[in-house]
Amino acid sequence: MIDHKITLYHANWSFCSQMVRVALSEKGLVFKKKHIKLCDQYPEGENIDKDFLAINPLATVPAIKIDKVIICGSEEIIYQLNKLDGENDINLYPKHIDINEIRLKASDTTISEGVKFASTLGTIIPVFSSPLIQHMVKKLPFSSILKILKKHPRKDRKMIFLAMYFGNPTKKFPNMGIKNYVNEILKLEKTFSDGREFFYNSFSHVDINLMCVFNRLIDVGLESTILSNRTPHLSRYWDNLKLRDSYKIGILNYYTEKEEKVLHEFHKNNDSSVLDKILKEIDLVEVNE
Ligand SMILES: N[C@@H](CCC(=O)N[C@@H](CS)C(=O)NCC(=O)O)C(=O)O
Repeated sequence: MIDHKITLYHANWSFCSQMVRVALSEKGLVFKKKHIKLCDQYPEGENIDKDFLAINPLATVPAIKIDKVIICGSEEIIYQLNKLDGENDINLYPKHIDINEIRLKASDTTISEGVKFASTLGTIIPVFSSPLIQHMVKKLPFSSILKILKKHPRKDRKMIFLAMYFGNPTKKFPNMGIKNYVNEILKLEKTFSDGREFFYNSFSHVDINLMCVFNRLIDVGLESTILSNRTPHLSRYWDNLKLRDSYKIGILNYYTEKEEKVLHEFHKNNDSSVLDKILKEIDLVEVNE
């Protein structure tokens, strides 16, 4: 077994960092980690500092250094990690499935670059989480907003964070994702109706991403959309995912007091209109089928 030196650049609550931490745990790989305080949650905004931009010029986590090679983006990182030998004998790309198909499905369930927001399950999640992100952005000191304005290398993200600070752009954002979301979860329900345990029967990269997708639904108060009697197979699948040790090790263990406090405050004022709309849309699709 070759001993690789792995350093993960991540953030506790970042959806794509969760994916990579789960993959590291599933593989049983030993790694060092550096927590990056993201500019939408922490006044420090370390992801837009010179030091981190030298690692990922796009200012996003996760990024990973394997020996001397830096890799950015959760899909590619997990693909490369799977090639390494860890303590656990697991292949996250089951042999009976075309690797390109798995990679495509993995891309569709994470925040892929260049993909229109709300067009895939992975890009629906940031749209649903946007009110939570706005809640955090509004708490930042003005000096942090100025730092974002000056230093964030991505115009799209800079503009959205500024709009969140000064206005309420996320009031309507989640609506953009409702139809596609319902479509996607009903497709998944069909897939799992044959009783399979995981997406390709054996645990894969796609299951890691779906674990993170479903976990984020809890954060934003939408978990019940996969727990209703309309999606019994999906609920069972989600139960299977929660039983993995990697769920606790890669996701739950990174909820600190800070995240819990934000969630508590967010849910005190959060309205449930998106949840109601999703549940109505599920009924509508069922009726029309
Ligand atoms: N395509 C990237 C997306 C990464 C991404 O958007 N990360 C978010 C956290 S989940 C981030 O770093 N946001 C900070 C920012 O945009 O300023 C991946 O798959 O890793």
